[in-house]
Amino acid sequence: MAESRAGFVALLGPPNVGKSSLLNALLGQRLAIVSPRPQTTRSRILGILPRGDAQILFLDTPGRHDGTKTLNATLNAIVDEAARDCDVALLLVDSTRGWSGIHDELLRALSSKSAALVVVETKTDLPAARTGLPIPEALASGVVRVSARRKTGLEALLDAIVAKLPASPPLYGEDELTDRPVRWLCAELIREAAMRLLDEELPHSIAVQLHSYEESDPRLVRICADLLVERESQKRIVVGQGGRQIKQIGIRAREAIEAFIERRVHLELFVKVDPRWSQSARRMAELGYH
Ligand SMILES: Nc1nc2c(ncn2[C@@H]2O[C@H](COP(=O)(O)OP(=O)(O)OP(=O)(O)O)[C@@H](O)[C@H]2O)c(=O)[nH]1
Ligand SMILES: [Mg+2]
Repeated sequence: MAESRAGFVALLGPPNVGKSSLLNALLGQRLAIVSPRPQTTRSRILGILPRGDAQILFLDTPGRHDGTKTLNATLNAIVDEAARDCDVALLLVDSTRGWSGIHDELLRALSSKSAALVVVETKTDLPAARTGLPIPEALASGVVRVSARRKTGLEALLDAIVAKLPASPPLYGEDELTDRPVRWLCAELIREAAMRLLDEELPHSIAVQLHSYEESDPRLVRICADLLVERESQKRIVVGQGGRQIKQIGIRAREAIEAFIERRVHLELFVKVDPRWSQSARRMAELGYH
């Protein structure tokens, strides 16, 4: 019998390289939210994939980036922790943008650890970068090219990962997909709908707090949540003229949650001003961004 393997595999890279999209493609499940805006992911998300005698424990992480706000520092701390804890590090490079200083930084953070490294080029369905730096020669030979959109390169990537996992019995139950509760995933789907419908800097000022998740009625789940923004002026934009914008966000979020939990949903959304949420580490922890 083959030896069983298990271990943590961190998805690391700059914002927007496609970490969450790759996680979802590998799992065949929409676990992490995805948006065209950088800094979509705000916490470490565990996704569990059984493969033969191996159990792969993926850790999606926020994009590593510069910045001094508390939100940025918190996100970078999450990245560093995942880099420290993983057995295998996947370093993602967007094939349309190439290598950057953030990759060098992540390599430095990983160099003192014992994690095995796999460099992954993402979005290979798109035309390759004409600008941007090439992947350093020392790493270029082992690069795995994937497209989360077309689902190509995924088997090769999984083979490369399993070969580097340590020998270990499974670390989680056979039916487990994640360590995140359904309520948290629903709050994320609401945030995804808001991020996709709102422009400019607003998505980064939004947080979602679920107040109730009521399933006593067998025909439908009742969810009540607050959309938090940091300023009155942002609240006006999120609500929109005659409440039009918040209504659109609510419709999209409800549809996404219904598809996810496979039940009918009644969703009530309120917009609230919470001026300090992105400046307070404690508040962010309460919101599940830790
Ligand atoms: N064409 C194409 N687009 C992709 C692919 N993977 C991701 N994208 C797009 O790239 C954008 C960012 O994807 P995400 O998965 O949210 O990226 P991320 O690295 O998790 O971003 P952060 O959480 O903000 O750090 C989205 O618009 C995705 O649809 C791919 O394989 N092909
Ligand atoms: Mg992400």
